[in-house]
Amino acid sequence: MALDKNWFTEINEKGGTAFSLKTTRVLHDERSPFQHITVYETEQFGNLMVIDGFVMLSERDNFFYHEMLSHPALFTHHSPWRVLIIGGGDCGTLREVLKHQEVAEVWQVEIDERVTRIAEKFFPELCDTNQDPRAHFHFGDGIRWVTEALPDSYDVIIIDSTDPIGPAEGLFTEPFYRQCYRALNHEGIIVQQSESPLLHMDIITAMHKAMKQAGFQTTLTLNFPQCVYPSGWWSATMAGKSTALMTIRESDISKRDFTTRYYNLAIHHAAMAYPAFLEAQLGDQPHHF
Ligand code: AG3
Repeated sequence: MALDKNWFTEINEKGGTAFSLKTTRVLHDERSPFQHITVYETEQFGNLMVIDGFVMLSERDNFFYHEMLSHPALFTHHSPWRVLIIGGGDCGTLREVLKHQEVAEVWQVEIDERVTRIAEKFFPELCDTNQDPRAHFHFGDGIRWVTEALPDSYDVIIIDSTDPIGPAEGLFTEPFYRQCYRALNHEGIIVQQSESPLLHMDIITAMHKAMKQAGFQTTLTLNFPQCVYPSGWWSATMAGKSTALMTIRESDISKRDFTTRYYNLAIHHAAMAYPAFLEAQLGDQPHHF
């Protein structure tokens, strides 16, 4: 069936797939110095942000991704105090991080200020904690920021980027992970969005290898649903300098004083489970460290 002009479609040429949402109008369309940003109003999924033809987020389902990119890492680190977000311009990840009272300071380093300005207008619910005094913004190059950071500057680094093509390419490389390793304290953790386990196993495997080569002792991929991204199934990959990534702060998770819509203790455990094909590719999970 041919789709008419009222449908937005993301075509994944390499994977031979496409995903569509029925739209009601275009709310915003601009070419920033870095990328082409469009916001649609959809019929069933609320507002939708698209960058260079790739879905970034919809109002209806972004909670899966933003919660899974933040809470597992923050509940694995024993005391996440200083957090750095690379990318994350829509501020959805930042909002989740700020829910953790023990976090004293968050820096968000996004290359494209326009993404944040557009999110403030069309995704206000993600930006309503941006005035929190613990939140700090820098619009610039994340690789440069990490390279210039002092050693031991952060407890957790979250990389909330686009796909590894275009501006985000350098964020998927060993030299970048080396700089993250250096900028983290000795129990530091990084977590990065790592595409679809079904479509992008090559990216996930290369990421584990590069993180280990950069010095991280343990790596672990979390998997979770994300229907608006290619294949509808997505992942985030964590790496720890010295932290056993499968030992999590269970009672703090159960006693958390904030609401989530997807994340909870059972989901954290479930996300760590490797389906057989993932286990075959990545080897055993770091159970015993
Ligand atoms: N996250 C974008 C993840 C990559 C999506 N890829 C795709 N649609 N092909 C950044 C936005 C959420 N903060």
